[in-house]
Formats: sequence, structure tokens, C-alpha cells
Amino acid sequence: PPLPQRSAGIIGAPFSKGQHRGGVETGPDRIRAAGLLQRLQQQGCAVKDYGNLAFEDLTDDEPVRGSNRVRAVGSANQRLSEAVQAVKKDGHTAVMLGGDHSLAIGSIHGHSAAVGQLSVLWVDAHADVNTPLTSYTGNLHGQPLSYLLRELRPKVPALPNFSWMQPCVSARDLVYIGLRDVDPAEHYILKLLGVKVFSMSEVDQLGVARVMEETCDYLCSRGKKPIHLSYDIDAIDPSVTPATGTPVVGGLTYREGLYITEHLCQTGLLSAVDLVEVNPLRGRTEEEVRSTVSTAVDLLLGCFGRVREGNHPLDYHLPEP
Ligand code: 5AB
Ligand code: MN
Ligand code: MN
Ligand code: MN
Repeated sequence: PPLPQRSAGIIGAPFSKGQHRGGVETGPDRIRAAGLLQRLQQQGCAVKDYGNLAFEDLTDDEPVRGSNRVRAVGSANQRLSEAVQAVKKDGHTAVMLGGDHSLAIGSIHGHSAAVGQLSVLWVDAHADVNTPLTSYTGNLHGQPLSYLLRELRPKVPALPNFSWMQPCVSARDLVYIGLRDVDPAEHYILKLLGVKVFSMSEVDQLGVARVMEETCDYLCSRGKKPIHLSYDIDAIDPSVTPATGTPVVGGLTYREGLYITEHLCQTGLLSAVDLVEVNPLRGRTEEEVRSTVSTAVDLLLGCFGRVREGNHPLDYHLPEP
């Protein structure tokens, strides 16, 4: 089909302190080097690259209630929130290239600060809803939703460098797709709050097309709000995207993963996208890294109108003989 004009505002967030494996901070540059900007432009999308954020180097960042690098994560996300607000004020669909998934705190906070109430679609093998008090790893990339969900506020302690933010997402505006590695406390939280979940079992049972229909119906049932897509590359099966910090077998196929982006794009409501947890240093071969990065690029192209039947620009005409 012809492509309507879209515009992407790209923010690189080379940040890895929400977990302990080095390399995820090189994700943004690897995704750009795979041709993301050129390929978006080729498909008729206007692109503005806001560059990579620079993050404060905090030397004194002792664990807080068992969680690691809390001050660095708080400070990085404050910067990211401001950057996302600027991108939204410039009128673009915001694209945040991570970096680890703790960055969703600033990305979603900034998006909501700019446009108001959001629908959030979280595509991930993991639920990322541990509180600092339930996490047994102490990694903040497994906790972002506990800071963002209004209903969890009474369960989350005040943390250093987090006073700039308030929870801004309601549990009923959140949908998960792809879950298959959920901690007991996280499972309790999801049941307690009645969060809509399409685990890999539901993807198997219903098929991805029906999952997306039900996702959009559910998110739109209380009015059409801007959608924030937070896409963890580990949602996809590690046979396709192995270069990531916490791979889990039994994930989405390449085609299911892509279908999610195509369907969301068609709603016309997609307003910001995170693509996180691509870690080039976790690939065992160059081919594993290439496959992971090129899948990340394809998911982003799908968010901006690319469809597999093919596309052509609105002004295309056949050459005259
Ligand atoms: B990711 C775990 N639940 O809290 C934890 O990759 C894994 O952003 C978190 O989804 C995985 O550390 C975080 C065990
Ligand atoms: Mn994950
Ligand atoms: Mn739909
Ligand atoms: Mn995640």
C-alpha cells in the first residue's frame, strides 16, 4: 500500500547499569550502523536523529535495599525523560534505542509528560515488574514497571535520584505479550492488579493475529490513547535474536514479532517505541549479532509502515517507454 508520511525522532540511550552485563550500551550504534535511518528514509519516513544521550558517571552508587546502581539509573532516566519530551514536542514518533530495559522508566515518563495518558504494550519474555523489595537479582531492568504503575506506588520505597518522577501508567492501560519467565512475586502482582497478559501460551493458543486484535480492542475500550510500545528484543526466540542479556527459549518467531509492529502501526496510535536489550557482546558469533541487530531494525521498520507485501511511495509512477 502507499505510505502515509510519518516521522521518527531517534534517541540513542547507551546505558547498561540496569543490569550487570557489559555491551548493551553499544546497542544504539550497532542498530544505526545496520542502516536504520537510511532504511526508514527509503520507506518514506522523515527521520531526525537526536544522537546519543550522555549519562552522568556516578562513583558513589552503593546498593539500595538490595538493588544495584539505583542512582545511575535514576539520573539516566531523568535525562531520557527530558529528551523524549523534546522529541514529542517536535511532533515525531519517539524511538528510544537501548540500552537496557530500565530505560523504559524515563521513556514512558517523558512520553506521558508530553502527551498525557498512555496505553502501554510491553513485549518481553519477562514481566519487569519486580519492586526493589521483591527482586532477587537487584537489577533495575527487571523493575521498571513497578515505578511506572500507579497501583504499585504504596509498595515501592523512595529511592535516591527518583524524586523527579511519579507513576503515570494505570494497570488497566498495560498489556503484555510474550511472557514466559515470570518471577513468583511478579506473577502475584499481575494477578493482584488484573493486568492483561498474553503469555507465550496465549500466543500458541490464539495465534498472533487474534492476540493483536484483542490487545487493540482492550487498549482502545476506554478511548483511543497514544500507544507506547516497549519492545524487549528477548521477546523474540533466541534462535533468531541470541545477542541479548537474558535469553529465554520458546519465544516469538520472527514473523510473530514483526506482525505485532505491523498491526500496531496500522492503528495510527503508535506514539513512542523502545527497542531495548540488544547486546552485541552476547552474540557468540558475528552471525548471531547480525541476526539480532537486523531483527531489531526490521521491527522498527514495521513500526513505521513497512509491510511484507511491499510498499511504494504515494507519488510513485511508472517510467514511460
Ligand atoms: B529484562 C528477572 N525477573 O528481575 C529479574 O531483560 C529478569 O528487561 C529480568 O526483561 C529481565 O532480574 C529484565 C530475573
Ligand atoms: Mn526481557
Ligand atoms: Mn486491532
Ligand atoms: Mn525487559
